Amino acid sequence: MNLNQVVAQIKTQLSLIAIVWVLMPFAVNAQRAPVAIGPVPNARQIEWYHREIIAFFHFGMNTFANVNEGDGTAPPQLFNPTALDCNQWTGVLKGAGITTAIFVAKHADGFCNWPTAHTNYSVKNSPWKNGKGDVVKEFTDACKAAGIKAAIYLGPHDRHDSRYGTPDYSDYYAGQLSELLRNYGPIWEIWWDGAGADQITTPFYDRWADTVRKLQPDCVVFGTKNSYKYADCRWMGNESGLSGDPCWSTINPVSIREEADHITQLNHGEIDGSAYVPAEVDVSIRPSWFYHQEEDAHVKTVAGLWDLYFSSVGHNSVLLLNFPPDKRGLISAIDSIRADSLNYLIKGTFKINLAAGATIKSQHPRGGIYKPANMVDVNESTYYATNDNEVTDTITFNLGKKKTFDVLMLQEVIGLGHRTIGWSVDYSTDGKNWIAIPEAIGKQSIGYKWLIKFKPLTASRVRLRVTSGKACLAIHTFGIYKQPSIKL
Ligand code: OTN
Repeated sequence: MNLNQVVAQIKTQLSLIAIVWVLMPFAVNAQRAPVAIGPVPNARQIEWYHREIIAFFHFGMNTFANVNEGDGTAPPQLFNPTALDCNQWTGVLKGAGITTAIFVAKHADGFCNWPTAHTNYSVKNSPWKNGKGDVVKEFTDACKAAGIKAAIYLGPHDRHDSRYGTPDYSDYYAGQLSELLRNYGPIWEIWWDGAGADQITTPFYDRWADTVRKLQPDCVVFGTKNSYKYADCRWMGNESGLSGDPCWSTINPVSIREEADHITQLNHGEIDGSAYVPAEVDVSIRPSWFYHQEEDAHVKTVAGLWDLYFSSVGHNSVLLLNFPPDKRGLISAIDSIRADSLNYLIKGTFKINLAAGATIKSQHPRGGIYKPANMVDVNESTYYATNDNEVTDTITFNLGKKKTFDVLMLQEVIGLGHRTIGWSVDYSTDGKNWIAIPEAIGKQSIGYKWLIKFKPLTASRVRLRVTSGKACLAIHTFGIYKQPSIKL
C-alpha cells in the first residue's frame, strides 16, 4: 500500500466515524423513551382513569323523606326499603359495563346506612330488618360477588350531629371512617363532598387522610375545598356532566381549595398547573341525586347519555354517573335500560378502529419501538413518539380505501404528562386536497382520552396535525369509528 492509498483509507475510516458520530444520537434517541414533562399521575390515578365510568348510588333517609337535602330531623322509623337488593344494583352495572361503584354511606342529613357505633341516627334504629340491617355490607358484598370495585361517600357535612365543625366531630368522623375502611374489604375510593363542608378545615382532613392511607393505602381520594392536598381527582365545577374543552389533568391546588373563585379552572384544569388532579364528573341520570317518583319521566335519554359520555370521558375525565335506588331499594327499569343502551353504543362504536391497518407516514418519527403503527394497534403499552426536539408533527393515515366515520379518539401516554397542547384533524379523498373536520380544529388537550363526534364523513385519508407541544409527542391512540346506526 503506497502513501496515497494509506491516506485514502484513513479518510474513509474518518468519514465512517463522522457518519456514526452524527447518527448516533438519533439511534440512541430511538431506543430511549421520551422523558416525562410536568406533573404526572400516581399509580392510583392511572388505575382510576382506566375505569372510565363509575356508578354513584344516592340512597338513604332522603329517599324516604322524598327530599335531596334533608335537615337531619327525619325519624329513623321512616327508613324502610321493602325489597332492597344490592345484587340488582350490581346487575344493572354489569349490563352497563360499569366496573366501579360509590355508595353514599352518610349524606349531609347525617343518617347512617350502616349500624355505626358512633351515633344512634342509623339503620339500627329503623324498622328495616328490625334494626339488624347494614346497607354498606349488602353493597360491598354485592360488589365483591360481581367483581365490582366498591367505594364510599362519607359526607363531611352533617346537619344531624351537634358536634359538626367542632374538634369532637373530627373524632366522630374519624371513628366512622375507620369502621368503613376496616370492616368492609377493599374500598376503592373515598368521596369528600365539598357541599356545605366549609367548616371542615384542613387539619380535619390531615387526620382523616392519615386514616385513609393507613387503612386503605390504594384508596383514591375525591378531594374538594380544604381536602385539596389529598385530592387524587377533583370536582370539575358543575353537576351537569360538562367537563371543559380543553380539560387539563393539571391544576393549581389553590383552585381546588378556593373553588368558588376558580370554577373555570376546575372545569378546564390549568395547562401549567403544579399538581396532577384530573376531573371526576359527578352527574345524575335523573334531575335529582335521590330518587323521586315524579322524575321517572325525566331520566336522561340515550342520546343525552351519549353526549354526556363525550363531554366527560371524551374530555379527559372520568364519568361518575348516579343511579338513585327507589323506596323499594331497587334501581328502576328505565334507568337500567338507558344505561344498557349507553353501553351498547360505547361497545358498538369503539369495537373497530377504522384506521387500523392504515399506511401511516409522519414527519418526525423517533424510530425504534415508537412506531406510528402503535397508534392504531390494541396494545396497551405501545405508543408513537417523535424525536426529543420535535414537538409538532403531521401524521397521515392512508386508509387504503374510502371509509365512513363519525367519531374520533386520541389518547396520550398519561404517565409522561400533558405533552401535546395544540392539534387538528383533517380528511381527504385524494391525498392532495385536505378538509378540516370542523369539530376537530384548534383542539388543545388530549390526556387519557379525547373524543369528538360529528356528522358521518367519508374519506380515504385522515391527517393529525400536532401544531403545538410542551415536549415531543407520545401518542397512544389515534382512532376513527362509526357509531352503530340506531335511532337515538
Ligand atoms: O349548592 N351546592 O352545594 C351545589 C350546587 C350545585 C353544584 C354543586 C354544589 S356543591 C359542590 O358539589 C360538588 C360535587 O358536585 C363538590 O363537592 C363541591 O366541592 C361542592 O361545593
